[in-house]
Amino acid sequence: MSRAIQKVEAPDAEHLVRVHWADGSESRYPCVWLRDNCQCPDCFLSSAKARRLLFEDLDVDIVAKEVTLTDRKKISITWPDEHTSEYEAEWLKKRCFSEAARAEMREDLFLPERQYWGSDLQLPEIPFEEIMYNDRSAYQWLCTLKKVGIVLLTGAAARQGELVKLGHRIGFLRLTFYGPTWQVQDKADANNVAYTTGKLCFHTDYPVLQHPPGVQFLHCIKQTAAGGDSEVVDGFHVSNKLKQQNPQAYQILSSTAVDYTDVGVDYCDFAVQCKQRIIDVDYRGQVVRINYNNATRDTVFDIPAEKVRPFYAALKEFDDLLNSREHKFTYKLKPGDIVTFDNWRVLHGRQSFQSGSEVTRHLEGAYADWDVVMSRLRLLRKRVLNRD
Ligand code: OGA
Ligand code: NM2
Ligand code: ZN
Ligand code: ZN
Repeated sequence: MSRAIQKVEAPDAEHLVRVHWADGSESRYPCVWLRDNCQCPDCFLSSAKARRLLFEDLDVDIVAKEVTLTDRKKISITWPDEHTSEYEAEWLKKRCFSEAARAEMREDLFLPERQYWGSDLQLPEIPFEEIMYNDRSAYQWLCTLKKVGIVLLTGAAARQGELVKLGHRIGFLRLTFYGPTWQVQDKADANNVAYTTGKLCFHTDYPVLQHPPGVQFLHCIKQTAAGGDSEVVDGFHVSNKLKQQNPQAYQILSSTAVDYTDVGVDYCDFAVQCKQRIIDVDYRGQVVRINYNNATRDTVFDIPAEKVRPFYAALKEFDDLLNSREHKFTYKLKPGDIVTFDNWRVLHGRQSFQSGSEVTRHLEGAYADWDVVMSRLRLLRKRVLNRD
């Protein structure tokens, strides 16, 4: 049993408690963290799985007075004020501070693994029915959505309302100014370029929102005979390519705050403004989100005049890479198809189509937040894999 404890050592000069495991490995736990995470009913509200202990009552210099190995599956600590805490071996092992243990925990909680793709994408497909009624299929769907960034659900009814059902399946949809779900079709006096017959070049939806929707659903209800084809491209893959090929352009796009604007009336009236970097990176320089919609990029551009031309040149480099044959994947939605994709990563577009007196093309769209999607994924995994 690798999870059995062989020996536990009293805190050292760094206030670290050492746990020696049966397999010969060891883990170190800081006293302050152990006290902070006491699992007793005074310190932890088990019904909420949340800390009751107030930070103001935590002595950050605390040192365990006594550390004992109760049996090989539990350690007990007595603190200077005689408060006692117990920690299970399994619980401690999971929370080990080693680089390897933390990497494993990170994988488990956030599924950061990504498969990049280009024009060679094998668009993953699952029947809509399957993910609605089978937990294993729903889990597969969400894992693939996270890893690949796009999954096509097939065989939904060719009428409005399927996305509301899909919303219930994951939890709930994200409401925006365009409504709980929205109808992509040619409209008179369109309040968005998406509601015309025009070509939509590669974009992510809604970069004008401070927290753009993480996941997008587009359900094809009616498809036009000529035109209206869909295009997708892996924005993370292309950003990495840009970084290699043109570090200067990458540097500009990942540091320049671009103004976005959206003013109009739909679900209610709106006047939204936001500043976003087109290539959004985290503190490690990893791309975490693409924020790019050429239609809603504001005429207002809050940067010094001499930086404007270099910015356009950089954006041209990026846009050219997005549109290169090597990177983009083209397909055509059929009635009953629902494309689900990572709106933070995958840029999408559509070809123009003929306008007419009747509606020849109709998609229903909706958004969800990654928090909601990942939450459902973790719960499905627990059920499917029968884990804690
Ligand atoms: C949109 C959009 C794609 C399409 O509405 O934002 O990208 O195929 N639509 O019409
Ligand atoms: N629609 C499709 O950023 C955007 O304006 C994307 C949003 C109108 C809900 C389009
Ligand atoms: Zn306690
Ligand atoms: Zn769009």
